Amino acid sequence: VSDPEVLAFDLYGTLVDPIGISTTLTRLTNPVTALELARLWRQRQLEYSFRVTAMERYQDFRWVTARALEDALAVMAIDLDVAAQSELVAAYDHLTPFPDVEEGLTRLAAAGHRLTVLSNGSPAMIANSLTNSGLDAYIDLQISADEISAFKPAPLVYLHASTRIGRPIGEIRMVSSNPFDVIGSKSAGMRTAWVDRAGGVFDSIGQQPDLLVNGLDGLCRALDIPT
Ligand code: 2OP
Repeated sequence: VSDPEVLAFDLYGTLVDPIGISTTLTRLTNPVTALELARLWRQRQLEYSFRVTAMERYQDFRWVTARALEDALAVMAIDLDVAAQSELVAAYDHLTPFPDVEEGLTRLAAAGHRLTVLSNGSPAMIANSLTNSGLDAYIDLQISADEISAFKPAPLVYLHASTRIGRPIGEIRMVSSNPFDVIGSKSAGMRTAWVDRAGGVFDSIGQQPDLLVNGLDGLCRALDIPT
């Protein structure tokens, strides 16, 4: 068993599944279009978070999520009134955890690792998501990028996490499925684990992840936690 670590988990895409919202979107359209809309919404959400950070025009992640939905609907020519759009944004607080997450967090906590969340989500979004999914029981600290009004992968966000956790940045491992988050945290000085849930391609800029795993079960194996 390896020494206990401080693990900072990304939320969306790593612990809970934002693309799973497509089942809610089947209210509006057929399953294939709903999946396309879910993916476009997520892609726009990330793009908008990068843009407002680069522009130094911070708005919180719920605002970014709402604007991204508006944009994705317009691109796909789906007409939806404001009230229905708000309901969809509210559904972001009820995303489902990936199947390996609960057991993985249980085993990581039992092995003595400290489990935190570092997310671009606003504090309320993070708290709601963790409470509604029951994952809050495993997480001892919730850190939001909102606390410094900039989104990952800005280095200040990772430095802020180090301050909140009270440990040098090099002693914290960012665990994320999002390549931008893995290269960003590494660039700021963290250790990293890329949770490659989709069998995807890693970014071609930045350093390779320190650990490459396919889920939290894989992370447990990489950290030598016995089954
Ligand atoms: C996060 O949870 C947006 O997935 C990203 O910070």
